[in-house]
Amino acid sequence: MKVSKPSFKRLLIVSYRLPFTIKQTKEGLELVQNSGGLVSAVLSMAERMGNNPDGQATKIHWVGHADPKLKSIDQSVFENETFVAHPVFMDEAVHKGFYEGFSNDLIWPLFHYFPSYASFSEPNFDDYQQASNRFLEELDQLIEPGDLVWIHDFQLMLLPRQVREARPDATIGYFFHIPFPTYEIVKLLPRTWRQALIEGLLGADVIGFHTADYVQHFIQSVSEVLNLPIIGNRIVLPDRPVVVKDFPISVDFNKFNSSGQEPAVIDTRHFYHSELRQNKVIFSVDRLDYTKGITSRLLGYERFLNQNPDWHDKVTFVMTVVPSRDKIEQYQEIKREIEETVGRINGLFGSIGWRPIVYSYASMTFTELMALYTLCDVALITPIRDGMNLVCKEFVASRQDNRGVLILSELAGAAQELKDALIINPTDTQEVADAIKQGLHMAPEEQERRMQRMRHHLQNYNVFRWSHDFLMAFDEVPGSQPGLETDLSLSPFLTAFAEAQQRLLLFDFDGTLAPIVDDPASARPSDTLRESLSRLAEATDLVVISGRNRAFLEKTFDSIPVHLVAEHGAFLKKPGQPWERLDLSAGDWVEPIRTVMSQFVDRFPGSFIEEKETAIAWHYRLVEADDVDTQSVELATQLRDVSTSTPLAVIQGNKVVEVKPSQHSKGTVALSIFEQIPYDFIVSIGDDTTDEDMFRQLPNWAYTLKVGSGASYARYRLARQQDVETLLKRMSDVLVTA
Ligand code: GDG
Repeated sequence: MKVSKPSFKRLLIVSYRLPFTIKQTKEGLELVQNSGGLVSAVLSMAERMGNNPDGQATKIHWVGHADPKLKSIDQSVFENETFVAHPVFMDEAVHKGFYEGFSNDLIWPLFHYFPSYASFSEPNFDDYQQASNRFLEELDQLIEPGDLVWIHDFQLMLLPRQVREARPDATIGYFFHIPFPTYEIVKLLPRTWRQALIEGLLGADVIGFHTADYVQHFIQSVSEVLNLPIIGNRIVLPDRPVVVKDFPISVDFNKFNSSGQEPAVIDTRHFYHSELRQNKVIFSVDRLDYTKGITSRLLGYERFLNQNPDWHDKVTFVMTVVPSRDKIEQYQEIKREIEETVGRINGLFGSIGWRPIVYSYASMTFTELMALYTLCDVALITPIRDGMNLVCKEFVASRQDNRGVLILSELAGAAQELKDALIINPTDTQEVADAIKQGLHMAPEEQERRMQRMRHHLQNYNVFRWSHDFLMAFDEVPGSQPGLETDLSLSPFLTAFAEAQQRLLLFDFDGTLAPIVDDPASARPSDTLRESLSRLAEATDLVVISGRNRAFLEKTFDSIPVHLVAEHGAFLKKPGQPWERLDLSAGDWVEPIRTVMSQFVDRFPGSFIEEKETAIAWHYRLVEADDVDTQSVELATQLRDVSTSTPLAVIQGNKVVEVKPSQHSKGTVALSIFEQIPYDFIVSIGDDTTDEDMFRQLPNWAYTLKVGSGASYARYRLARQQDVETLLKRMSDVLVTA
């Protein structure tokens, strides 16, 4: 893996839990870090970030919640050679509402698609906000210029925005460890909460998820809640972009690969092997949780035993459930259900010498875990929903012998990567039973083939690669083309433009050449843009195609030699020539349309009718009534039902409903201009629904660009109107230097 050096001074990690324990030694109290994957990843990041100016390794700062009992301990205890821990203390009642309440009782079930387990409580949301304030207070004393603040997981979704507000120049990363669900689930959250959570996350510069699906879901929520433009993997806020990307978390491959050979692991493995009477072994380990699909897994195993009596007495399922949240009633309930099912299956199939399931409700030492990973024949990992699932990756990394079969739920993030597992749906007990049978019968060569491919993948995509890729994503901020938010590759575009012989540029006006303003009469292109247009006009055919009337366009572009197209293609004026009328319809359709529109003017004070020469529009941008948008759809429906002898088009624009004859459009006029001359370079830019006609009519090699968000036929996108200005400036500069 090529390792580049990121340019951060210090690393500040923020997570709900501090990954440390305070141990009593002879010298006194000592801070000891846990050995989890995140800690290893962070350590390797710090190594890559290098030393501070006096040659010493920079310590990593870690901010996380701590038990109020630790409050009396001297601050110096919270520091060792590598880490400085910053405990966040909070009132116990606030902690309960924040952690047990909002985080574990609402976001956890909801985001794992268990809405019926979700409890919506306003006081809990208040506590969630207050807890976030406490994290901010701690961080705020800490942040220095040049730091990278990396915030983790669903307990701290509000924090990135709070940090951004307190420190506008901070560099902030955020990683989401659980699934980000489809908007239909997010929509179950009250409007104000969902908005606060989405805006909270967008305080970061880089937001990471495990899979491309979660990224898409997040982007979908951002579009629904905030309607922001999205360019490739960047969400464009008015003042800065946010990179959103998938970074599948992984494991320390070498550690798991080698630990199987440690003497203690070998001894434990031998011990288990004889205890299990050398039976074939199926293994699973999970925290007690309804997302883990433990009961369905047991039912799958039961079905397998039912259908395969020849396997009785020859296989043992070692199932470890690690205690978790068991003071909560729901968790007690699933524990009871699991234990009843285990008892029933063992009772049904077991014999004096054979227990089909060896169940324990306890946590294991690392040695025990490694012994079982390296001993088992089948790892049965069947969550109903899991952000990633590290257990399956640890199992694969442990199998230096290239043996063993992984059965993996398609609903775990890891299934997107470990395609050589036997992928099952965890609720389909027949599929689980079949996979167990297939796994137990799998020939060693096939096991080896599948294992090798999965191990190769994990060797490359280990946890260090994960943190490295995350760090490198900050190089994509603010974008490879400063000041211009687009997915168009600028350099080949500008070269093609410079080399072309016959160039045609077609622009919409409002929202494209001029910003959208409250008073339409005052909309005007900036001086920079006018200058770019004047320079471009010397070597290109420029066309402004707008819904505006003739007089407005003529006045606005008085000194620039452009083709003007008014009223959506009803009139055309070539430079230095009089206007031509392209609309041939009789005007008798207007009266019945006006009648319907007038009723809406009466209903919505502040709205008005604009009569053009060939079109009529109802404007409502100044109306405050909440339901006006919905009612504008109703108006459009009514207008479509009016019967006239002229075929009409009803257009819903930005705060306007407009009716015009359908025989001409921006598309028909774009086509007629394009067909007159053999152009070899065409650019067309617009932001409105009517511009889609233009995009559709042009040949597929034309550069069509949509400004802003929303579905489009355009091939490329520009985030904001100001990006049109920047693009035209770059194009006009190319002509000057060409
Ligand atoms: C989140 C997401 C995502 C478990 N029991 C014992 C034990 N473990 C270790 C495993 C593994 C870890 O705990 C569990 O990892 P998961 O990935 O399954 O789940 P979480 O960490 O709870 O949760 C998850 C993850 O974040 C990372 O982003 O994959 O989807 O829910 O490392 O080995 N370790 C020992 N004894 C045990 O009894 N020693």
